[in-house]
Amino acid sequence: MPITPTEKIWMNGELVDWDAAQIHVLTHSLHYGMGVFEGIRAYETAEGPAVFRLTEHMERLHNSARILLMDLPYTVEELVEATKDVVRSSGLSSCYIRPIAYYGYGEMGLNTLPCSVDVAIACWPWGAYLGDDALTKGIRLKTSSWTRHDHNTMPPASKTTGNYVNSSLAKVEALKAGYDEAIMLNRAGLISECTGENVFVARHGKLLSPPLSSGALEGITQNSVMTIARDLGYECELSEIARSDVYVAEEMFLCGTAAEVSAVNSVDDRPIACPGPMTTAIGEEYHRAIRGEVDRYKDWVEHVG
Ligand code: PPE
Repeated sequence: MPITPTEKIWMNGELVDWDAAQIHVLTHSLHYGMGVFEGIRAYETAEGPAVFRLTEHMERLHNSARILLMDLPYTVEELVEATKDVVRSSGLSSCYIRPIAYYGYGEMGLNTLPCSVDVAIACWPWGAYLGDDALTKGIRLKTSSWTRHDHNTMPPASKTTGNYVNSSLAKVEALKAGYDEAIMLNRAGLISECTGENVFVARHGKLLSPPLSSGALEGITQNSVMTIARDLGYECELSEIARSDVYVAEEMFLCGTAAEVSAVNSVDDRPIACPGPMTTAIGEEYHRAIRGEVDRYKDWVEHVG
């Protein structure tokens, strides 16, 4: 999806012009995939632009770095303020935000311990990730031939840039085969997640979503959806899901910051009723929550000021 430039990018403590936010070709992380990043969205609310669960995204960035033994030179609070500065400088009322921390220029070789850590935060306008109709018409999934990497290879709990080689291989394979998105199985053959979204499946009236132990990222949207689902009176839990659970699902949806709540209408050509009633109710409540329209979720909405 194309990027539309905005005014400024925050780099190592200052706002620089969009075009000046450049790095050297020998930047360490470009060679070895050892960067950590986040995907965050800001939405227009009645009190101006607000970033959805910003602090939790920055906490996850810190945890991703911790798993790699990477020392981030900025605290969660500093990164929260930097993000607000970038969004404010863009003048946008809603946008996608991409923080990234990476090993910089100056060292080469696999020992990351002597490397400097650089941090940047950019934002730009970004539309619906899986298409404008994703909540109503749903998308078509295909089980990937690529296995999800696991805890002792590329820890899925860390949102590491290099982990996305696995996701991109699966995404392109699915697109080339005429599907919208890939569903990824772990080494045990259980569902982990999609290439950039967590998965929810309804079985026997209950919503299930694979946990971190199945190879899924601990999604912030997954967490928001579970809270919303329970508040709406649905039973919902993290649970292992087998491939065949999906084929006989009563309803199914994906969720993530970029994808928001996107219904699924088939997996491997087995149709799923779409959009299911729980999917619609949760998707609509999520859309109200991100815009600060639901009192009990007001804490999720962090105003840019
Ligand atoms: N799993 C993966 C692999 C993943 O990349 C994401 C986010 C999620 C689950 C959902 O996490 P959360 O956003 O906290 O609910 N994917 C981000 C990047 C997408 C991209 O194309 O880049 C996102 O949604 O921003």
